[in-house]
Amino acid sequence: MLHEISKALVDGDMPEVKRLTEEALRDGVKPVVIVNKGLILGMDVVGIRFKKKEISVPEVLMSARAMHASLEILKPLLSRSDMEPLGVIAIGTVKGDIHDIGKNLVAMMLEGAGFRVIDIGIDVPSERFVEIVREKKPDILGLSALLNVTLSSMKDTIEALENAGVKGDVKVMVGGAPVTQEFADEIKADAYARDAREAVLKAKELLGLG
Ligand code: B1M
Repeated sequence: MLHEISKALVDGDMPEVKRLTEEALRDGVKPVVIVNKGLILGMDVVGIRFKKKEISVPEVLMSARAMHASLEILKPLLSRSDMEPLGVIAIGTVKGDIHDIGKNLVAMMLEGAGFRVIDIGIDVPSERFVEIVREKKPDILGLSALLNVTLSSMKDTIEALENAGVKGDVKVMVGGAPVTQEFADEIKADAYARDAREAVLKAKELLGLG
């Protein structure tokens, strides 16, 4: 059953993922098991296939939407302890950049792994990131960038956090195709993640849960 959910997710078959999610619940499979052993394993395969160029963006999006539809069914059913968030992550795409497919995937995987995610959106100015840190007090701030030219916005955002005196209040994780570990170190980010799966691992590490 869990394998079928993973397969339908890889196929981007949203109605089938929803149907199988409901069937698994009727069969008594725990929601948290469906998330970890069905959805996340499926998204892992999607990530690997995308990396190998076996599938392209529209297919990734269909899988991501199927995952989201299943999560919508599961969220209210997760038990209280399962629902206790591991931590709060606010995530956005930096100023000048409107790419959000990767950010959304990262957000969904983090949510699936048990984090509460605040999606700040796209083209987010550094002042807005500072405001979010002050108001929502997330444990982690996630910055995504897909363009070489918007790497500077990522740097500006971390500088803005420093200038506002809130850099020490939050861990900053960065990612996106042009971002590297070297760049992350250079701009004093606390973590860099190559993909959505690694983002979950790094987020757990940042909060001492790894
Ligand atoms: Co744009 N685009 N695009 N684009 N686009 C790229 C990025 C580009 C590489 C295409 C190319 O030229 N080969 C190129 C950038 C070149 C560069 O600077 N390096 C480019 C360009 C130039 C542009 C425009 C400037 C084009 C133009 O108008 N002349 C323009 C920019 C607009 C702007 O942002 N101001 C533009 C516009 C668009 C669309 C609107 C058409 C569309 C975006 C739709 C959307 O996002 N809603 C689009 C798309 C789809 C792409 C490509 C084809 C796909 C990007 C994507 O979604 N990948 C892309 C080429 C490519 O990558 N093949 C391209 C799939 C996604 C799952 O991967 O986003 O890398 P990715 O996310 C990964 C990891 O990077 C990581 O995890 C994710 C999941 O594994 N990750 C994080 C991402 N964020 C993270 C955050 C983390 C951790 C990990 O922690 C917080």
